[in-house]
Amino acid sequence: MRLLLVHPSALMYSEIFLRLEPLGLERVAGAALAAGHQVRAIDLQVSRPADLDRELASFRPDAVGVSLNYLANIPEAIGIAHRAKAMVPGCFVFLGGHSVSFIAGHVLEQANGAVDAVLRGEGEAGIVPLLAAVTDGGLRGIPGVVTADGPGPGPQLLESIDEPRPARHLMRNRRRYFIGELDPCASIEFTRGCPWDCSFCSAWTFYGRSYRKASPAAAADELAAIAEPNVFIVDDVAFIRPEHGDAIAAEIERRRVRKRYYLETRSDVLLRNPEVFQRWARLGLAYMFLGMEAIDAEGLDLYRKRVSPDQNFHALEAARKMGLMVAINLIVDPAWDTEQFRVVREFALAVPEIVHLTVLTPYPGTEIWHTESRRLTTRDYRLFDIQHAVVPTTLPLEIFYRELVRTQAVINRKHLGLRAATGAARILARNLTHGQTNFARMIWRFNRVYNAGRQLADHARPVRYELPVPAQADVGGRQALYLHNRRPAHAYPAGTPPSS
Ligand code: B12
Ligand code: SF4
Repeated sequence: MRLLLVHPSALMYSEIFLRLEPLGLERVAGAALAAGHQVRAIDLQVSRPADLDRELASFRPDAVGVSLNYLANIPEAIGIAHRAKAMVPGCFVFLGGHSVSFIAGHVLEQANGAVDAVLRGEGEAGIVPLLAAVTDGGLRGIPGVVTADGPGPGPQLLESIDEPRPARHLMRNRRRYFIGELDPCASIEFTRGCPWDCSFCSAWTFYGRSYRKASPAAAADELAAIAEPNVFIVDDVAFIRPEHGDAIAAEIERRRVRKRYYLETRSDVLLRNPEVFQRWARLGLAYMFLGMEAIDAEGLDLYRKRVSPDQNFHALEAARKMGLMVAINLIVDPAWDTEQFRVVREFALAVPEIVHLTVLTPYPGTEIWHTESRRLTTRDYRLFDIQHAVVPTTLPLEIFYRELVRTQAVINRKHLGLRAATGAARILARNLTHGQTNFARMIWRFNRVYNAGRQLADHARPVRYELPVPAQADVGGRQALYLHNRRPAHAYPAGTPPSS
């Protein structure tokens, strides 16, 4: 069967800092290729809609699958589905990915016949039976599949994440993937899932709070096969198990792989296992993203982060000593007043780290989707990108955005000043010599993208597709929120974060 896989375009407020390869889509492609299908892929983060039209016209796919990790991309994906049906009448159109998995039935209804099915959960296991059922029938019996007739059996977790390998070769314009100065940059996955249960996050509900590790040899083989000099490790929390991080490090040392890495982790994990991070710093780990979320204990409790402000500050010190450049995320509560923005600005200027701000957003799949008592002020998918306020703000919305952008601008100026002092010019020159312009463009685009007037105007756009109304529910033991329901042997009971 001819299968075309599509990733929608980048979200407006993330495109300036990063644009990364769609690893999930590539893994789904890998599974379909291994089963003998003809597969092509197009990523609209780095290709134009006209390229998609050309692909539809020339390849004439039997099936088109669209990746929907991000809620804000749902209207675009429905548009792609309509386009595919119009250009290739009779082709089977399906959606898959993180966000759409939580609201599959609702999106199918909204697509009004342009989408034939949603494959919920991990795509690698379901794609081959799904494609077989497209020709042979029996769609409703496939685990994870939802059609207009309703859901079939629940999705199944992969036993091992070692296979299939992502079909990286299918992605054109790979040189356009970057994160900050790591330009160009590929992605890799060492572990999947997260054993914590933060109230604002859907990573743990998606995987039913399970946690799986790639075998060190498979991870190192995959890494060695990556052509790019920089690699983003997509794991939700890197090196929860230090022996696993060490085993991969040993394998890549043996293979003499030398690259620069960017990873995400938690403060408590970094403090508990400093040696493994030090070892990776020697191997090329350059950047680390720490989801601090709040600078006070009250905020950390509210988000059920299960770390203290002290641990956060110690983790920053530890990372500095390792020579790592750290980016911190803080969640902006729409209830903030000007004083709270001022305190955050002060904090951001006082620390050498890069500070990112995201706006607290109840998503389907998160606990706060069910428990947040403030009513949504909008259900426009496009505003659910954690850069817009979707619950009432204490400040008038215009002032809220002014404060948000002002804070981001202060942080950005500090960051640019810091980078200039620590060698941005050298990095720029090196990248430009190799024809890599992503980082240079990012530096100049800030003011165009972060603009309070533009953010406010986004709320006034006509809305065609809306999120469902959240069902207020008592989430009790929280298992009711799991998308994948199998409970693997190494999942942790609620309330007990893993220790090493
Ligand atoms: C790595 C990551 C990123 C990376 C890379 C993103 C990329 N290009 O793919 C970066 C840092 C760029 C990023 C950015 C953002 N991210 Co992000 N990210 C993740 C993270 C941690 C892992 C994703 C990943 O690569 N997993 C590994 C791969 C193998 O899995 P996967 O992509 O989920 O794919 C599997 C399934 O989803 C499915 N699948 C995927 N595509 C398809 C397609 C088809 C056809 C089928 C059948 C199946 C299928 O099968 C795949 C294999 O099992 C997730 C959390 C999580 N654990 O899922 C958050 C997450 C997806 N991100 C999130 C957010 C909010 C963002 C940002 C909006 C944050 C911001 N404001 O800056 C931006 C937006 C980026 C954009 N598109 O413009 C939210 C999504 C919330 C939502 N409901 O919309 C998540 C869930 C984290 C969270 N806190 O809850 N992100
Ligand atoms: S630790 Fe990170 S990935 Fe895990 S639940 Fe919390 S925010 Fe989500």
